[in-house]
Formats: sequence, C-alpha cells, structure tokens
Amino acid sequence: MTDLVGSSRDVTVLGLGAMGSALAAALLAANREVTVWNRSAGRAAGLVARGASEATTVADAVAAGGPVVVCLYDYASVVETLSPVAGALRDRTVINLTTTTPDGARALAQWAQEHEIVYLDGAIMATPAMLGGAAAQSFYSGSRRAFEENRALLDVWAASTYDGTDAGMASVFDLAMLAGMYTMFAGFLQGAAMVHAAGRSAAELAERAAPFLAGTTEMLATTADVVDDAAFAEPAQSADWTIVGLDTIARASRESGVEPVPIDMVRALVQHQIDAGHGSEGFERLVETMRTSTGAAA
Ligand code: FVH
Repeated sequence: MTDLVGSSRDVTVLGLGAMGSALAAALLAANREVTVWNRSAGRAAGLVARGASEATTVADAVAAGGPVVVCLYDYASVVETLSPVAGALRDRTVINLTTTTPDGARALAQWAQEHEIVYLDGAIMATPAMLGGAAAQSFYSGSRRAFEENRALLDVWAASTYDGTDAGMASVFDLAMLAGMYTMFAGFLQGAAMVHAAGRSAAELAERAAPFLAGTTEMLATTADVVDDAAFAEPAQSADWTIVGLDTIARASRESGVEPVPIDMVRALVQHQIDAGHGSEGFERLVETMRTSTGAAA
C-alpha cells in the first residue's frame, strides 16, 4: 500500500461540486495538504487560494498521492472518472462519498477488488454547511483497514461510523434516512401551501413545526421497537383511528385548494392495511405493506 497513513497530510479530492468543495475546504482548514481535480475548469480557484494544489487531469490528481476522495454526481460519473486510472490506483485507497445505491457501492467495491484498489464507501449525512458541525454524521462500509487508517481524516468532516465490510451498508442507511427526510419535507410543503392559502407565511409554520417535529422524532425509537418485534397487535395508534385523522387533513387541504398528495400517499397505505383486515393493528404495520415490490402484502 503506497498511501501514507495515520500521520499523512496528503489527500486527493476528485469532484468540486458543492459537497466536494466543502470537503476539500474542511481538509484545508484542518491543515491537510490537498490536491483537487474537477471535470470542468474554474471551480478550484477558491481552494487553491487557501492552499490546495489543482491537478488538471485525474491521473495527475491520483499521482499526487494519499487517499483519493471521490465526490461526484452519481454512480456513472464515478465509473467514468475512475476507470481510466484503475492501474494507477492499484494498492491505493479510494474513499467514495458519491451517493449510489447499495448495489452500486457493491459493484464499485467489486471493481476495486479486481484492480487491487482498497475501497471504502461513504455516506455523508450532512449538507456542505453542516460539515464539521455537531449534527454531521457519516457512515462508511467496505475496507475496515481504510476506515481505521483514515479515521482522523474522516472525522474532520463528521462523526464517523463504520458499518462493516459489506460496501453497500453505508448506502443502505443513507438512503433509508433520506426516505424519511424527503417525505417529511414533502409533508411540510403541503402544510406550507395550506397556510399560504390561509394568508399566513411558511416561515410561521416552520417556527411552530420545527420543535413539534423534533419532539416527534423522540418516538422513532419506540416505533422501531414495534417494527423490529412485529408487535402490531396492541397499538398506541391503530390504522382505523389513523385514517380518520388523515381524512380530516386531506379534506382541509382540498378545501383550501391544495392537493394533499403526501397525505394521500400515507392514506393509501393505511387503507391497504385496513382492507387487508388489519385495521385494529398499529400504524407501524404499514411497514409490512411496503415490504413487497407489488405492495400487495396483507
Ligand atoms: N450537497 C449535499 O447537500 C449532499 C449531501 C449528502 C451527499 N451528497 C452527495 O454528494 C455527491 C456530490 O454532491 P454535490 O452537492 O457536490 O453535487 P454537485 O454540486 O452537483 O456536483 C457534482 C460534481 O460531479 C461532477 N461530475 C458530474 N458528472 C461528471 C462526470 N460524468 N465526470 C466527472 N465529474 C462529473 C461535477 O463536475 P462539473 O459539472 O463541475 O464538471 C461536480 O464536480 C452526490 O452524490 C450527492 O448525492 C451531497
């Protein structure tokens, strides 16, 4: 392995989009020596002013040494960028922070193994502005050695968790968490349209919703226990009870001229559970409906 480890200050960052630039900036702030590369010219100037070296080709960036941090658009852009330099990456460490599916991460790990590249897949659960802050966390899976040897570097960005040698596992948790985030924000946007229709601002809604929603996250752990134990029989909130509330929200939304698409999606799942004869069981049983690709589970 040619990477300098532990005390190394040399890092290469491929991709200077919003996140790649922020990752590189955080490393510079932590006194790392950083080489950067981006497909399009003109994105490195600010980083170079802060001490980064800019490489004009991927090959030059890789040749600069150290672990190669990849933060590109998607799976295809990673393959396109790394494939031509596979030989140069032999015995080197690639830390891929580009969002891919779990199977995409596994395919990249397989490709890396075939080329004798040490591969660590990562998922940064933060926006660029959150990097280095208390709420930033990141997940890694793949090479344990790469995780342990580069731990100090990874911790510059966020609190790091290692999820094992299955390279897809970090992505599993990443995308599972984003599923919750996107549906929450879609619900918030429906609510914003409703308060707008009533002549009030989304800002007012946000001010009230933030502490409320934060409080409801305290129920995630008990919800998870119900799901893990499949303990749906004695619910805190049954499907029969839930659908009445959802109908009220949907009716109010339509009365204000707002199509309640997010709530209708939840309602359809709850109705499915009721139709399957599980109306008296817990709302958490929706997880059973979602387990099948057809959505046809009882
Ligand atoms: N931004 C965020 O909040 C998040 C938070 C959590 C994780 N993500 C993931 O990080 C990856 C990069 O996201 P990003 O925000 O930096 O994305 P962009 O600003 O759009 O920059 C994309 C970079 O990818 C380069 N690129 C695109 N296609 C190719 C290609 N075929 N070959 C080489 N490079 C490519 C692009 O280069 P250019 O357009 O400037 O030439 C940018 O450097 C992403 O997976 C998020 O899901 C971010």
